[in-house]
This record gives sequence, C-alpha cells and structure tokens, in this order.
Amino acid sequence: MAVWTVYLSLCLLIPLSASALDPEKDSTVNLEARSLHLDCYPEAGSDQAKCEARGCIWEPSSVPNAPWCYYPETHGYVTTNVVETASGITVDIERNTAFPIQRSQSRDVNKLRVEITFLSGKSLRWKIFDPANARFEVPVPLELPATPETEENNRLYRVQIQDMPFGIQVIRKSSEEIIWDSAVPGFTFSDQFLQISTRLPSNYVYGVGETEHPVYSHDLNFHTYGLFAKDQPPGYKLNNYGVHPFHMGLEKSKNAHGVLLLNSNAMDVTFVPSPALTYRTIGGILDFYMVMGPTPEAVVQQYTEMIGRPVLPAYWSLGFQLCRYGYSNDAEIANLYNDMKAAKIPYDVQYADIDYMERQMDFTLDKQNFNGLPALVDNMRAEGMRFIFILDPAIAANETKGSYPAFDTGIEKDVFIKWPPQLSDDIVWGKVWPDYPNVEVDNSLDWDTQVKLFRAFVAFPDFFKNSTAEWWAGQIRDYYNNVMKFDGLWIDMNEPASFVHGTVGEKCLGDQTLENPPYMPPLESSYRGLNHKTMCMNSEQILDDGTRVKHYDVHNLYGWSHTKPTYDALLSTTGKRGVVITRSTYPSSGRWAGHWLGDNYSRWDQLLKSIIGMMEFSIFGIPYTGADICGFFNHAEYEMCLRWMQLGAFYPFSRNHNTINMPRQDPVAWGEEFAAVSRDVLNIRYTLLPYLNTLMYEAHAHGNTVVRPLLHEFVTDENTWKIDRQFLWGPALLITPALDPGVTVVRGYVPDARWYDYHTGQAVGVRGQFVDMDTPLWKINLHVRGGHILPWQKAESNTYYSRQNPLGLLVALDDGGLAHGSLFWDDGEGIDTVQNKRFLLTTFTASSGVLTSAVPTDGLAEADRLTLGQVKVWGVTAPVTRVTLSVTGQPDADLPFTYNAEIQELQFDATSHSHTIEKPFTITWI
Ligand code: MIG
Repeated sequence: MAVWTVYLSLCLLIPLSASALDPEKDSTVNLEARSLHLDCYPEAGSDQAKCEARGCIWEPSSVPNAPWCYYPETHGYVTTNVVETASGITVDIERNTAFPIQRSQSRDVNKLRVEITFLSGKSLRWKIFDPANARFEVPVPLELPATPETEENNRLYRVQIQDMPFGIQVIRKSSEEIIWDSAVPGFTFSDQFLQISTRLPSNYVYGVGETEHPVYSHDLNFHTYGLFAKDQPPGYKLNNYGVHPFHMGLEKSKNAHGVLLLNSNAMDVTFVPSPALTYRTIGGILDFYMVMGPTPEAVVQQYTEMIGRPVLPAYWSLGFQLCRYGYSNDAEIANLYNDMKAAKIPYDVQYADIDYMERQMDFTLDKQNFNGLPALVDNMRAEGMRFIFILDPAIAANETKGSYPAFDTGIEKDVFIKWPPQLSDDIVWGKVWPDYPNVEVDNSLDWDTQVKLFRAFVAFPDFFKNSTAEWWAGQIRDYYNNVMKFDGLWIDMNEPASFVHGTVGEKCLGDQTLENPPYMPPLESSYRGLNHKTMCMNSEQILDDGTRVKHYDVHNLYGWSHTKPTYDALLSTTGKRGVVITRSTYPSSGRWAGHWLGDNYSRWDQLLKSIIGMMEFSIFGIPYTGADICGFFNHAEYEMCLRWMQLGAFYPFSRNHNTINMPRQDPVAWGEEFAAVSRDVLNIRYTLLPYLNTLMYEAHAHGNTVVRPLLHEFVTDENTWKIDRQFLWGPALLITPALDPGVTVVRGYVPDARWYDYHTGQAVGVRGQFVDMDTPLWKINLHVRGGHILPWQKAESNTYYSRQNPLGLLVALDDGGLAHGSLFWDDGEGIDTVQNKRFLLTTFTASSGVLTSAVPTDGLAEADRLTLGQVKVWGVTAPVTRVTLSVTGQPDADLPFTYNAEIQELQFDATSHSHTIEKPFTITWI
C-alpha cells in the first residue's frame, strides 16, 4: 500500500471529484455494485412508471446528472457454462429473465457466447455474440498474432468470470488491479440495443472520439458522447466526422492499458464517477480488444500494431501549408504564392478547394476562373512547391450523357450505392456540392431552396468494392495525366455528407427502425433520424467478398473505405508516396492518411481544443494531424491568429485554412509584424523538421506518438496526468503555447528533468513545478529536454531546399552529461522506403566530452546523402580548448568552435569537412 499512499497524498494537490479515489472500493472486487448506479433510462422522458416497467429502481438523486432510474444488482445475464483452455475461455451466458424485456422493438438475444482469446502476453480479446444467428461484424482487418499466448506465465493478465450478473474481469498480475470489470448490472444484448459497462481502475481516461472534448483527461461526472460519423463542426457534445471507440486508461499502479470496442454502429459512451464507463451501441456485436501497455507509449505501440501502423507521409508534407475555401481564381493563388516568397515565409504546400472544379464536380476544372491553374501548378512545382487538391466522394449525375466520364464510367462499372434489390433497383440519390448544368446559383436564397433549385443529384460510390477502387483510381490517373499534376489528395465529405436527409425526396425505403432506431444515441439532430445530412440507413453496400450489408452497420466506415483506394491511387498515379488527408476516420485509417480536425471556429477556445484533439488522434494511431490554423468559420482576429500560427507551427499537419466569404487570414494578410512572427516560428519548425520526420518514422515503424501528451514521458508524476495546455514532440521538445488573449505570461509545467530554453540555450532553473513563462507576442515557449540529441537543418523557403543543407545536431546534455538521439532519412517521397530499407538510420550518443554516431541502417542512395554541419552542445560545464573529428581511415581533424561559459554552450562546425553521415564519426572536446 506504500505506493498507494504516495498516490493519495500527491493527488490532494490537484482538484478531484469527491468520489474519485477510494482505494477500498477500487482495489477489491465489489460484486454488490452498491455505489454503482448505472443508468437504466438514458433516453429522455423517464419517470417512475417507465423505469419500473424495465425492472429498474427509481430513486431521485441530488447529484447533478446522476441517473434517477438505475439497474438492480442482479440485472443482466448469468453464466451457464465456462470452458477454459490454454488459449482462452469460452463462456455461455443467458439473459436473467427475472427482468422484463429491455427495449420494445428490439428483440433480446437470450443466449450468448463469449469468446475470450489470450492474443498475446500483452493483449486479449473478448467477443460477445449470438451463436445461433450471425450478426454484422466489422470488416476492418486487424493484425492479430498468428497464435495465442498459451503460456500462462507469459501473460501480464489473468481473466476471471463472474456468474451473476455475468461479467469479465481482467486483472493485471503485477499489481493485482482489476483493470476491466464488467461484472456490473445493465448488460443488454438485443437486436438494436447492446449495452455493457465496466468499472474503471482510476479516474484517468483518455480518448473516445471523434468529439470535441473540453479537457484531455475526461471529466467523469456523468458525461455521454454520441459517436456517429457526421458532417458536423466540432462543438459541445456533438458527434463529428469519425468514430474511434478507443480509450487509454491509467491504473493506480501508474500502469496504462487501452481498450477498443470494434463496433461500427452508431453508439455512445458514458463516463460516470464510480468510476465506470458504459457503452451503448445499436447493432453488430460486442468485440473488445485490450492492450496492456504497461506504459502509455507501449499502449499506443500495441494498439497500432493491431490496427496497423501509421503511414509515413512525404517529407514535404511536414512543411507549412496554405489553403482556403473561396479562392476566386488562379491569379489569387499566384499572388499569394508571390507574397509568401517575398515575405520569405517558409511554405511547401498550396491547396485548391472545391472552387477549382467546374460546378464543384470531381475531376473537372473551372475553365473560366481556374484555367491558369495547371500552369501555375507546374511553375510552383518547378520551384519545389507541392499541390494538393480536394476530392469529394459524391459524383454528379445530371450531366449530358458522354460529357462526364466520372459518372458514365461509374454507371458502367456499377460502383454506386443502391437500394437492396428487393426494394428497388435504383441508386440512392443524394445532393451535395455539384450544381445542375446551366443554372445560375443565387446565393441570396435560403440554403434549402438553393439545394432544391441548384444542386444536382449525386451518387455515392461504394468504396468497399474492388471495382469501385479501380474506377476511382482511373479517374484520378486520368485527371493527373490530362488536366493537372498534384502531389497529395485531400478527401472531404466522406461521412458521407449529403445536403438532403436520406435521399432526394427524403423518403427512405425499407425498415424504418434502421432510420429511427428504438434506442437513439445522443447525436446531433438525432430527433431527425440517423439519416440526417447523410444517406438512408437502408442503402445497401457490398463488401469485397460479395457480402451485402446495410449502410446502417457500415456508415461509420464510409470514410475508412474511401481512404485506402485514394492512397493507392495517389501512389500508382504519381509514383511517389505523397500524402492523403481525410475527414472521416475509423481505427486503422492512419495506415493511409492523416486527418485535420474539421470545421473549427476562429475563436480562442479552439486553440486548446486543437491540442486535445491532436493528442486524441495521437492515441488513435493517426499522428499526422492538426486543426485549421486561425480557424475555419468566422473572422479571425489579429492576436488570436498570430498565437495560432505559433501553436500551429507545431501541428504535425500545419495548415492555415479558412472558409468562403471570410477575410483572409494567411500570414501575409496582416502586415509586416505578423509576417515576421510567422516567419520566425515557421523557421523554427523548418529547422526542426529532421527531428519531426524522425518522429514520424518512429510512429510508422514502432507506433510511437509524435504529438505526445506529457503523461507519456512522465507517467510516474501525476501532475502530468491532466496537462493539455502543453504537449511534446516526441520525448524531447516541450511546447507551451499562449492560448488566451492579452497574455504576456503563460503558466506551464516543467517536468522533472533538465530542460533548456530553445531560444537561448539557457538551462531552466526549476523542475517538477508549474512556472510562469514570459510569452511576449513574438514568442512561443519551447524547451529541449536534457539527455536528447535533436537533428536539424537550416530552414529555407521550402523543404526542397532545406533538405539540401548540412545536418545540424542539437545536443542537450542531462545532469550526468549524457544525451542520445537518432536521425531517419530517406529520399523524402519514395514508396515503401522503410519496407525496402532504402533509408539511413543513424544514432547519436554524447557522453563525457565525446559525441559518436552509429549507423544501424544504411540504405540511402548517394544522391540523398547528408553532410555533417554545425553542432551545438548545451550543458558543457568546463571551457573547451580543442574539438576533434575522427573518422575511421582518415586523419583526425580540428574543428572550429566557440564556447559560451555563461550559457554553457559549445558550438562547432564540421561543414568544411564534407563528412557524409552514413559513415560513423567521433567528435571529442577537451
Ligand atoms: O461543406 O470544400 O471541412 O475544409 O473547405 C463544406 C469546402 C465542404 C468542408 C471541409 C472544409 C472545406 C469545405 N468542405
């Protein structure tokens, strides 16, 4: 209990809810579930009669948001048979019929099978399903170990089955903590309502998306988040574009685990202060995967091992990017480019939004306003710039036959989503952006009238089918070859979004309980049905193997299914790896794409929300992420936009983007001071790109996070568990942005390590404390952690040029005078360079006045080699008289150096030696 006492006393320093930490309650099995009042009536309009009709207990409570109708202790299922083998446990369970049917219109499944598999020593799965009738299962392939871990001693966990109510308990053997405990009332398994709750081992839970969260460490005071992919700008409790039923939880022992519910139906997740968690989903089965960590980084590594490791984006995609909706013509983009060049603000990627298309139709070009775009793209690409275009999934259907190949060939190849044949043989028509031919759009009319008068019918491709992927790739290839070049693709509206509800005419055919299910999770506009702003749930989709599924079950996978075909098409068309950005995501989307956080607002609160969103996508396995810098909707204001440029310079996906009809907010729109601050902070980003790129490689190869919550590096220090106003890049760079108006000082935590101010090289005097940091308008606080070596290059106007500079190293020594780091380097855009070992991996170690390198992987082509340049060493306590470079087979060489005693900084420069770094070196200073 010693550890536990320390834990308790430290926790007194931070505000916690009253019921937060009760060691007795949490460290022992509590089958009575006395204090666990789980909501038996989550729908609106409960009263005593309705509550009791469900066999539940009605008891008004004064605790805000606590349920007044809760399950009795023995509600649920009972265990009837348990068979344990070396690789898992099979359990048969039956509904406890002492309780009435749970949901009218949703047939209870009375007998269920539970299959628990010991996937590996660090992971397990429990799958609860109907053994008599096959139900929908998520067709997202996971990468699971070929054989289970049959050796008990190799497993970090053990599993216990409770009989009444049935429940699974997962125990971490090293601490004897129960980290999953579903032996609680309320378990329900009916056709369209499946519910399971678990106790949580601590109050620290992270993740569950995609919804905007006000804090990174969840507030457990009865908050429910609906999850259903929707074209919905982030807002309080609103379900957004993607779905990630994954969370990471901390334990009292300070270990961490992760849990995925692999289910793709509309669902919700409720956090309650017991602490506990409830999932409710309206279809499919309950298929859970747990990874045991035990560190937060290990959780993400194990999770991404299962769902697939994130893609390695092209190097240039780590550069700064500019976009807006509403560029009026190509000249506007050309002027912007010229102004950025004149202002010397580094920038790599220019976008064109749906404006470039003719009437917003994919694979067309607006010949009136954007006729010069292909030439502009060529000119900019010749100067090392890159272009990304937007594509929406919906294809316009009202063009004259023969004039719009995307639709014509789509019909020929039968790629569009239709009704089930027994209902109709027609396409499920929607409306999105494309306009009818020959209309003059009158923007003064209200939205619905505009949709009615001007928007064409559209068809939604069914991207599950291979034939659709081939058709899509063909359109992309033809566009590249015949219209204009591009380097990456931006896929939007793939929830899928529609401007009519369900279908044109808004009458969905078929079973209406799919459109308006008996239990409706709390979703935006849920009272209007699941098809609000998307297609009918009765639409039929066809999986790769021919299985027919309902959109109801796979709606949340539409964006997921759109992503791999787009990525594959990009690669096969351009011959380069490029990058894809997608709006709607599901677990494993990170294998092919990054994600921006959607249509945010030009508001101060959105700066913090963007950090929380990025940290969540980090643990969802999508590290290439960021928010629209300066905000999408509304007018950006000077100071906010400036602070946002500083924060956004540390988004892995760093793009300033704005909606139509809003004033400009790019860095050259605000005058000289703004341009100068943007230039300075982007120069820092560009200087550190070799480090950021190495982190992207670590994510791709090992599943590490890039934007890293502090608790991932300092989990034993509880002060870090709630920090979301600061974040790290990997282990070594601490970013403390200003997030509020008018501030000149920002409060930030300095974790217990040696840190150096990035701007001055000065060691920070305190550690393990919150401190006030000066943050004048021009400055974002950045600190480098002692013990680490960061690779860098001098910034240039874009990465084509900065990549040619010599490699610098920033050696930040720790208290013991040690540091280590690494560099990943490849050609920046080749396909499968990691898989084919066409890259260089160099490690660096500094110790006792010696800096050495080692080269575990040397597969770089000669043309891509890097020479060693300038090295800065921070924390050199004694004056230096000589610096020597030694390379095997060559005479030792003296290097020019300077030593600054005041900040204990040694600098030396190897540039003149043209030493290429695939050859190991040793540098000594005395
Ligand atoms: O209905 O393409 O989130 O980034 O600029 C809006 C226009 C459609 C939504 C995207 C946004 C993009 C916009 N799109």
